[in-house]
Amino acid sequence: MAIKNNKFNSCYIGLGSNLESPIKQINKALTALNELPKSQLIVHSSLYLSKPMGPKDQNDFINAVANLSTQLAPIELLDCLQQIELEQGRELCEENWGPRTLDLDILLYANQVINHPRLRIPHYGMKEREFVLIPLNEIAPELKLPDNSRVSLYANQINTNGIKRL
Ligand code: ROI
Repeated sequence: MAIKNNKFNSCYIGLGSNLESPIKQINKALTALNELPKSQLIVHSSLYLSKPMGPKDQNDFINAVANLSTQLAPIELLDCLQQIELEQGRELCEENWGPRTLDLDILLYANQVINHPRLRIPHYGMKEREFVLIPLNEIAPELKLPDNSRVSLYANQINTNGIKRL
């Protein structure tokens, strides 16, 4: 019989939206995260208003970061997050770096490094994105990445690009 791993893992999820009432989208997604199976939402950051990274001819974004404790494996969690994105009206054909109703990214999963065709953890862009680092630093300044570097180190050095806490 296969041995089940029932361990809870602490993971961090980045949330972003710039379409269809972004504040409502983020709040609805936080509720959905709290209702995921085998998981508990521990804490989430404030909501932030950030300038779009990528094409500038799109609305500003609402961003936040959530800490989820979960027994879901990384790919199971990814499937659940993609389901939430679809339920909140995300179109599969959205242009890369274009506007979106809801984006849910797994930033960190326990202390794991994952290189899977569908999932790279730590999230490849997290160290360069103020809309990830600043909310993450609000809830977990002492957190270390798998390379043993501290979140606060990056967050305190990044250009804030005018990000505003709401
Ligand atoms: N820009 C900001 N500010 N916030 C995001 O969540 C975000 N997400 C994206 C792109 C289009 C890259 N730009 C973003 O996917």
